[in-house]
Amino acid sequence: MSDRRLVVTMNMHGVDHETFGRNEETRRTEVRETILSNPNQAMNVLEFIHGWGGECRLELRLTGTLLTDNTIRVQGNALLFEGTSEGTGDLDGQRDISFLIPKGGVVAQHNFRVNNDDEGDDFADVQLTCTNSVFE
Ligand SMILES: [Ca+2]
Ligand SMILES: [Ca+2]
Ligand SMILES: [Ca+2]
Repeated sequence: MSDRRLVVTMNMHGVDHETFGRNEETRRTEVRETILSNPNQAMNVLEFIHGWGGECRLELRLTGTLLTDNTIRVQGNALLFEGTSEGTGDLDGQRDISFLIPKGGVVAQHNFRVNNDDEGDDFADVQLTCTNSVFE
């Protein structure tokens, strides 16, 4: 086993749908690097909370677990809130996330959309681009 460097690049595009007037959109990019040393131990690798449009908020939390064959499993969830403010507790959509990143610096991409399943046409598209390379 060797220490592994996990680099997660997150790009998100959020749309706050408006019945009257233009939709309100946002785009954000975050890059996080985590060194994973202990197999089978989940580490926090990304926490991203972002509100936009006066009504919407995306919360994304990911952990990374180094497996004994040096691949990394990324797991977590994405929550889309929509209500009377960006701080609303009204959870309207969610997605569970789980994917593997092979060793060797290969780029692993995982894309998904979180829809407002309850009340509207709001959504957030998230693109995760990850690499898993030897840390030395
Ligand atoms: Ca709206
Ligand atoms: Ca709005
Ligand atoms: Ca709502």
